[in-house]
Amino acid sequence: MLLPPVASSIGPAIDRLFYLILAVTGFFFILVEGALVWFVIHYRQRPGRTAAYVHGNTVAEIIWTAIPAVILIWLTFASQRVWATIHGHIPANAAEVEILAEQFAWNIRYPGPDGRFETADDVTTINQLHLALNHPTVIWLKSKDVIHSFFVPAFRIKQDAVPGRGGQIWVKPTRPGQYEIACAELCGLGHYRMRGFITVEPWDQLQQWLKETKANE
Ligand SMILES: [Cu+2]
Repeated sequence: MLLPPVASSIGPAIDRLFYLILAVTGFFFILVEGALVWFVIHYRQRPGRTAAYVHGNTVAEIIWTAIPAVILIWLTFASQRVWATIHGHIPANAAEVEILAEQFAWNIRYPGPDGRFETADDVTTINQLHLALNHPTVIWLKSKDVIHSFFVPAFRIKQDAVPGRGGQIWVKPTRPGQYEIACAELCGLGHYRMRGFITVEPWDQLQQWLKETKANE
């Protein structure tokens, strides 16, 4: 409806949270602003009317403190379930890719046929990330220099890449197509052009692309 089409397995749960929070905050926004307008009109200055001093109302204060508290606790538990799915455990059969962020590019490295990084058969690209459709992939996220943020709107993923600290996320793309990576952390003058491209394609096509990329290295 309002968000870009979802292309990952975790996307629908995150969208549900977005819309739930939008509905709750939207409802209270209209309620509060409506009350404000009504008060402004109803209690406007009129000839002969004097101001009244109101000290407060304990019952009203308890109600408008308790209701937001209950809603916040409810949202915390609802979010926690989704958070646990995303960060809790990596699917066992996941493929692996390493992404090293730097000013101002995404260095992408596949482990190659031996399944190990930093060996001669690694496949490396810049700003071009290919992922297998309906297959989980773990992304090992690192930064060479400053804090960057790996943001893929279509996957509903945003993860900081902090120098000196490895980050780990996993994604299972559910829609073939082309998507964008944007750096979501102001990382320097070239931040705006720190843009990457994702291609989601069937497993066989991905293997073919890896072979071709390796041959052209
Ligand atoms: Cu950046």
